Amino acid sequence: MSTPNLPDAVCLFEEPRAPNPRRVNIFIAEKGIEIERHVLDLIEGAHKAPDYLSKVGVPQVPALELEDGTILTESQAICRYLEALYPEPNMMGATPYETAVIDMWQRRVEFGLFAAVTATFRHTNPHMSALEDQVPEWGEINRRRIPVHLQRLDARLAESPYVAAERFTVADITAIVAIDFLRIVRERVPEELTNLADWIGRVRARPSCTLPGKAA
Ligand SMILES: N[C@@H](CCC(=O)N[C@@H](CS)C(=O)NCC(=O)O)C(=O)O
Repeated sequence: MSTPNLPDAVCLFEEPRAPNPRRVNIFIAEKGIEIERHVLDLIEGAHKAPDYLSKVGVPQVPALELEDGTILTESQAICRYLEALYPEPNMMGATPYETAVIDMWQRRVEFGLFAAVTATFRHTNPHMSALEDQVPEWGEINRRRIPVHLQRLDARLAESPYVAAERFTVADITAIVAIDFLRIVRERVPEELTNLADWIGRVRARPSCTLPGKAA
């Protein structure tokens, strides 16, 4: 099933353990879409190889290749495209109001918690020196921001069953990917954040959110 005037997605360039490709992979799983995958070894620098760079334009994953040769990067743009091609289940808003509220929460989570966790990882993990001009102090500044963002999410989840709506949406995907990555930066959700803990339990039970490498 696809929208007739939009080219189909033919291949996703990705690395399943990396946070941004995981966002797109969860979205794809929720939609029940079949897309061919091409996995790149980021530590080996496969995303910086001349053939990948000339095709994709930026040394990053995920990248979605379309039937007509167009390459889409930026996880949110890829999800937006797939939402248009495969509208059900709705993940990004069915009305102008819903679309705006989901977009607001998705951006709050991405530029808040997700950015803090990924910057902590990029600037403090020794393996990431292959990919990042590391500034450990910047990593630690971001580490200190994590609890603040977790508290904000817990407060939101006291009033709403999911981050942006009454149902699971793209904002929940960004949040669970950031939260699952806490383990990699040796951080955890404080026990007193019970709304968040409850939400994590429900979200992790979704087959789409199984961690890469773990059996479904
Ligand atoms: N804004 C982009 C970010 C993509 C991104 O940073 N991807 C990481 C993996 S999570 C990457 O390709 N890193 C390679 C590098 O930093 O050299 C998105 O939303 O997809």
